[in-house]
Amino acid sequence: MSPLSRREFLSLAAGAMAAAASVPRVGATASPAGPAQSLNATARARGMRFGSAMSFAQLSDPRYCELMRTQCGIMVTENALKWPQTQSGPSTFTFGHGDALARFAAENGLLLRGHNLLWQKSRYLPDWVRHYDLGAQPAKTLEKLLYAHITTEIKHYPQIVSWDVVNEAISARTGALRETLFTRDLGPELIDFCYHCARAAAPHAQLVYNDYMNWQPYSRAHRDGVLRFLEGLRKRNVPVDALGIQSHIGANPRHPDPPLGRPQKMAWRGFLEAVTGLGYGLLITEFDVNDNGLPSEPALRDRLIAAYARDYLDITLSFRELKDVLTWGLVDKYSWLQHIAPRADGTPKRPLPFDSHYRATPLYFALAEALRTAPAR
Ligand code: 9MR
Repeated sequence: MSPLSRREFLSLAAGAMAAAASVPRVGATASPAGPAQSLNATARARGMRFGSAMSFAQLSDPRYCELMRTQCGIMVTENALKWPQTQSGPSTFTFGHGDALARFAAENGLLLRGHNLLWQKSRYLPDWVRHYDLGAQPAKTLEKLLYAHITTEIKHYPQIVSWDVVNEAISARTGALRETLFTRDLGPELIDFCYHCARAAAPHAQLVYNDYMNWQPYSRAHRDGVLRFLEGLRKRNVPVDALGIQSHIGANPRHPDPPLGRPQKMAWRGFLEAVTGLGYGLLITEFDVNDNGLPSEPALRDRLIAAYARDYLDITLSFRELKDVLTWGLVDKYSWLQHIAPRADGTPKRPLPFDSHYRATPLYFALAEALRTAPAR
């Protein structure tokens, strides 16, 4: 993994300096739970909600549970409801981990999001699906598999208010629909089929298309592809309510490109205008900041992360159609980012609002300020 180039870092830092004025500075003594008002309370005051992903393992961490309780109004299941975790064969469903998370959510007054019913990248399908004997009528067989999976899972969780029905269907490189064993036999209508199944099983839940297109220049083909995809769904009256903007922002080792110029911000705003112009709602589904390439020194690094996040959040939250902000976890040590492309200095990344000692970081305050100053919904 190569760190950000000097040019990229300077670009990042320039943006950070511009935004620094609005980022409250916090010392190493920031209180464990952040300011008196929780992120969710701050969001609620503007007509939004704040939440986070949670994994089954985190249920055994009382301090993590406490942060979920005190900071969040909504939880999304990080892995527990993915296809490989919930169905080990055509008629073998295992909802134990999901049920435990759902119980925690109910006991603590958290709404629940389901993630995800179909992750379009083939490697995230269960092995048994990938090797299934499709017989003489492959399209029919695949529809049956999808119908059973989507319907059974949705009906098992009638309390889920919002579902990522299809995840990452558009190729980030080309902007075209990713090809899988499903598209081979069902064609692009595969997507329509999934949403119709979901709507039939959950007439009142929010149905979301979730993807990781972002504001960086390298993501243009992805943004354009997602927009074309959403236009097509609208034309065909497919019941999709909102675009889930994953928001894994920050360094991307494969595409080191300076992100913070005005044209890039305009492009991001233009993308969100086009999506909302089609009548879609918006939500931030998996927010975190990859600090790969930023300086080692924690205080400086944290300030840069916070300022970068604030810039992104200010644009994105300026859309009143955006009602929910969820981070992909709350505490740095659990982040998926710790396991991919380590930092060159070997130090852990600091992508989430609480550090590994459960202390609120400047990113926490950037989130709080962005929520507090967003236009009311
Ligand atoms: O954070 C998740 C990690 O624990 C899993 O191993 C991985 C594969 O299931 O998925 C991660 O979450 C991804 C999410 O489901 C979809 N968007 C990208 C997330 C980070 O890879």
